[in-house]
Amino acid sequence: MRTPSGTHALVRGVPRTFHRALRPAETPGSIDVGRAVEQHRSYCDALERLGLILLRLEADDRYPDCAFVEDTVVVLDQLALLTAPGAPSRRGETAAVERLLGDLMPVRAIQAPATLDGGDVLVIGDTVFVGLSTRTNLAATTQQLATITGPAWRVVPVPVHGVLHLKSACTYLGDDVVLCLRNRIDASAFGGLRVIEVPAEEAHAANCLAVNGGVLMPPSAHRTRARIERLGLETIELEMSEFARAGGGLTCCSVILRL
Ligand code: CIR
Repeated sequence: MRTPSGTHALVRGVPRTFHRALRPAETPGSIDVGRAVEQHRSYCDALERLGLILLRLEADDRYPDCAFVEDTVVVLDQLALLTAPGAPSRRGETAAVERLLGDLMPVRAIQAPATLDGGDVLVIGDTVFVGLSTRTNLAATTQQLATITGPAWRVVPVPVHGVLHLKSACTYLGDDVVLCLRNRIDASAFGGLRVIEVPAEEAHAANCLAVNGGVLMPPSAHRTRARIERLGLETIELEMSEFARAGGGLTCCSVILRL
């Protein structure tokens, strides 16, 4: 089967302040910034091995979470939609992304009082699924996203429970197949698509990055890995423990583009 494809990946470096990144309440252990830098390097290498050309943004120490670049922009075909991050400490992260992408494509922006994190946006074909999480509100989906994207796109809000973002609980693998952690989102939103379940004990594997024939995923998720490989896809395990301590998964450190 075919995964989504891309030519380029936007990535942003790990700031020296990464140990102060926002963290889910119950996450144990402290963040090791040196280890995060190494893990980020391996992540970038893996993206390059999948044929992606990296567009690299410098880290900005004023924004401890800036390596989670996925949350700052959603790219729909050739339109860059700057988000309005739900966490006040992250709002300044979009400016550098706007400068870089503004040279490549038209840019629009979600405006307050709407809030939207890119981690809540899952695009499948012409449908934009938007997670209603603690970071993303209904104003973003119904009033703004739908207006900006126009009639060519269908915007579908999806309630999210107990995880940070919609994509913390699901991944689009391609060819109408979605990997899904059922108890966190209502999978009926994906009616018409084939849903592959992530076992509850492997919840951390619900967020994978499927691109250019490969699926980047966390280690120690053997059952999920077997289910993905049964589809004929190649899996690539990557340790991103320091990013997971800050609530991130495999998609959160990049934005895949087709230029
Ligand atoms: C945050 O709480 O905003 C960051 N510490 C983690 C963001 C992870 N983003 C993502 O998975 N898209």
